[in-house]
Amino acid sequence: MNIQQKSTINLADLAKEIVEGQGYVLLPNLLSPAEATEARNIVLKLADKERQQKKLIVEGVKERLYGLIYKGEIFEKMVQHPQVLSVIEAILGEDILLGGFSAHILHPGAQRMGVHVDYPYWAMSPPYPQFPVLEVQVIWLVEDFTEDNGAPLFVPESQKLATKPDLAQFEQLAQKITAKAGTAIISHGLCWHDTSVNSTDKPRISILGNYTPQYIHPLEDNLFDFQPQVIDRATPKLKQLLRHDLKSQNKPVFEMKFKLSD
Ligand SMILES: O=C(O)CCC(=O)C(=O)O
Repeated sequence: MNIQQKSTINLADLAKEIVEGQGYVLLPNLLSPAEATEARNIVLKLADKERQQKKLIVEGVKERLYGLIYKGEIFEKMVQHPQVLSVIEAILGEDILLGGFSAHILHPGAQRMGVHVDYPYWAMSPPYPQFPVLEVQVIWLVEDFTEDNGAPLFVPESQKLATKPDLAQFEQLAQKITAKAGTAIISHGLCWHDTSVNSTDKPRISILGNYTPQYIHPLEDNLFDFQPQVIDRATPKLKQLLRHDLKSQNKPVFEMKFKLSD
């Protein structure tokens, strides 16, 4: 469902589309063109620096840049974007955690990443539990994703199968998701997906958010490249996402909000 296709859209519809419908939704125009360009430029600049420092995770012509929330205010804004979080919270509940927030660079010539479901599902043995939902992924487009620059491929409704992807079925059923810079693709972690080939002469960059319930161990180290000033100015929501507000040196257990029964 492209949000532009409907005039009246509500959170429940979006959450339903992700859980019971095609498995993903597109929210366009969440970043202005200037903000998308700013995020893209910061990633490219940092990647150059971290490549030299051998800090970048490099796999051929694909690269991943971690610790993004500490590397630009635009990323602090994106990781807690209210519209995105509202959709995620409608699925996972309010006690969510950040499992990761990183950039994925597909340089010219990058081949497909490989068909997968997202963490924590890929760390589990299939068949996967359909409920509760254990992860929602956000793919931020910081440039237009086109037919030929590595746009993601998704198999609609595959989250309902709750299985490891079947590669033959994937090739038959996958659809390429093209959209404009500033769009966020919000998807169910069980929805089969891949990246496509970047056959252009420019890098294609996505910013990837992984959101989980509190009982899932984060995929990434949220303290990687930690900058104290980011935590000093962090909103309560960002602190919650980083589990910062739950940490204490003088309390024996994390303060999780939960109800004993309904
Ligand atoms: O960069 C993308 O378009 C998607 C990458 C992805 O699905 C992943 O890293 O799990």
